Amino acid sequence: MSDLWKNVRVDFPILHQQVNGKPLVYLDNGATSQKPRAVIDALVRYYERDNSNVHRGLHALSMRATDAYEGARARVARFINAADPAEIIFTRGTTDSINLVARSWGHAHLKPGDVVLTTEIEHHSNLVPWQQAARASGATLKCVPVLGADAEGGLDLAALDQLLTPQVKLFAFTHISNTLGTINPVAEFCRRARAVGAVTVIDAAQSVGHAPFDVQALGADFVAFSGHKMCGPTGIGVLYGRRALLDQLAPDETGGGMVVNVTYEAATWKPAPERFEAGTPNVADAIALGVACDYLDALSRDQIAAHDAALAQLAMEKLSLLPGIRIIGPRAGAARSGLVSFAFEGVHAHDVVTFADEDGVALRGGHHCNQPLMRKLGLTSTTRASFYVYNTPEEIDALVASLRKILEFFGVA
Ligand code: 7TS
Repeated sequence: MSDLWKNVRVDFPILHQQVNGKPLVYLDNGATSQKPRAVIDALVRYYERDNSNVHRGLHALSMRATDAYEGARARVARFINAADPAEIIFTRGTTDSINLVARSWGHAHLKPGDVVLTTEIEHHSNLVPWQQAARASGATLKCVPVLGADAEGGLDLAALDQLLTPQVKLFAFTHISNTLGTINPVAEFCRRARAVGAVTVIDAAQSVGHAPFDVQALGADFVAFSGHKMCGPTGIGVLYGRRALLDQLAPDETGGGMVVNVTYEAATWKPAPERFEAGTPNVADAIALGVACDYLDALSRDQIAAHDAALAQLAMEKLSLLPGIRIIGPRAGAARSGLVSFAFEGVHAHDVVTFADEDGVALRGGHHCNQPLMRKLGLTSTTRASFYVYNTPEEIDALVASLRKILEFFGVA
């Protein structure tokens, strides 16, 4: 492990603590990432110096807050190579972003006979809103199947060919699976969807802070992600929408800040992004998200992707030596993001997580908001270790040592 990654740990105050008398080993980054000092400082600085409402005050603080808020929008646009900052809508997170598209776009465009396509490996956030949109409009929801008893084969591209008919009006898919670590060929998905005239929605919650991401190169229509999984604060997220699509879209929520002219009877809307940001926005968290973008780009997302994937491969190698383990998702050596999901014969994931916590190791156990996939794989839950910039090979040793103790306790080893 190079000094670069060791030094990164210094930037994250939360990591330097003991949990249950052991050094914290934080391996739950798929759920949320920790925050570097620069992001925490940006929040404090904003509330100590600049706090004000945006877009409506003519005084110094309001102008400072507005500049910083709009600066964050431009920064996020650069982070994903959006052509225009107006294509960046600040939301509460991935879930909120997908719901916005499902309601606004779904309401305007879906009708009986249409198909909404998603996949079998989506987080509930990229499944349930489409179920609702299909139900409300009379459209049909279909899912691209995943291949293999352990979902090791990725999505079935031959089935995708069959499913992607001209009836498909929208194709929503994840870039990286939060449960499997599968990396989907999203540029290819966008290309194929475009060929049948379908609009694309990419769930980038697990990818945008972990790997290079270029909305123009991908040709994506909508992209959703959360600040808190990429070193930013909770409560802030992004919906990227291609300008031409946003301009045709009606707002989902209405109120102050998004209107041009209001009478007692009616109102007219501002263009994007204001049209989709009714009410006082989450100014402080948006500004801190911009700082998180700076932080990640200074490390380089190419390097972050390589670092996370190397840790996942190392974890796979070491975990596969444990008795009774079933690793879910891509096989060792195949492309995989920085997370590993596994199950032990005879030990529930909640027990694994509870026992690991006694050793200071933070894991995730459960269905990972992926109940239909768990059911398909014949599992109730998996345990997941998910890595990020501050994790080290030594922490994988701590994980494996803790798991060995658990297996001994349950009489598996
Ligand atoms: N999509 C994916 C792929 C996710 O991993 C998550 C959260 C979401 C959407 C929802 O993001 P939110 O910020 O709106 O909640 N995933 C997880 C997880 O794996 N464990 O906890 C949250």
